[in-house]
Amino acid sequence: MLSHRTSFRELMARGGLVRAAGAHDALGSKLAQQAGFQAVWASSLEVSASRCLPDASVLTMTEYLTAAASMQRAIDIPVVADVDTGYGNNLNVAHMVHEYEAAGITAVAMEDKLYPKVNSFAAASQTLLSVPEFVRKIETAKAAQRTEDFYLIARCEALINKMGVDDALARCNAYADAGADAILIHSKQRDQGEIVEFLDGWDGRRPVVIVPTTYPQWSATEAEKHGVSMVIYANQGLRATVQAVRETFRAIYADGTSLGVEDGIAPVSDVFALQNLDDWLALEG
Ligand code: SPV
Ligand code: MG
Repeated sequence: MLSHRTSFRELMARGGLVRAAGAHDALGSKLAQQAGFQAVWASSLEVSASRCLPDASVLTMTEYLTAAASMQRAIDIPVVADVDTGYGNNLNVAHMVHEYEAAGITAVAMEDKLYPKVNSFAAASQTLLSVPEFVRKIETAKAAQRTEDFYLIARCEALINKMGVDDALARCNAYADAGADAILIHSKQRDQGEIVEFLDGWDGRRPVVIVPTTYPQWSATEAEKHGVSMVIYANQGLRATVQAVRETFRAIYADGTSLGVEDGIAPVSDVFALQNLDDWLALEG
């Protein structure tokens, strides 16, 4: 059952667009791999939502790491862990890198918001760190890594905070100077306009990652043509689960039988396959 797991750095070195799907557990991660995605995003929104808690630095680093590590153990493609702000100050960042690396996570994305943070789509004001403060966190993370492979994506929230494309570009250039391996530029606009403007101003010195949750009409192919290296579908799996489970439970409860839903849900044999049940039973000899 053991096989070589591709590190995220190896994946990026291959070139071509990387597409990642968000998940919060091993099962979701495996479904992403089976669908053909090249990486899995261990989403802070998903991991916290799976506990019915807000994506607001409520869970601890250990809880996020436990989720990401169990996801990575189930799949051969790399997990990119959403590590929010790095869970505190520079000391927390160094500890985070040591722990994630030791757990076999080869890439993390750390954002320039102030700890404690709140999800980028929440109707709450966001506070960003100053550029020197976040630069120091990036330098700390890069100095803390023990393997060459470990990959740090610096995530910029300037567009989320309506600070404009020029500010976002200045920040991302500083983050690249500080040693970030890639840049994640986030936006919550309903179209890709400001992301395209950002990409037009970006000199390509580091790969750019996007999360097109609010501008889903912009296809992966179009994004790649504009110079995007990675697209993250951060929460569609979670949202699909919520809707499908809700509808199924309501129908079973209303009908007084599960007969009506049977054709629309996965057979138990499918669940057994996802569990690698045959491999496990073979251990019995
Ligand atoms: C996440 O999936 O947790 C993210 C992306 O960080 S977003 O929810 O858009 O902030
Ligand atoms: Mg997040």
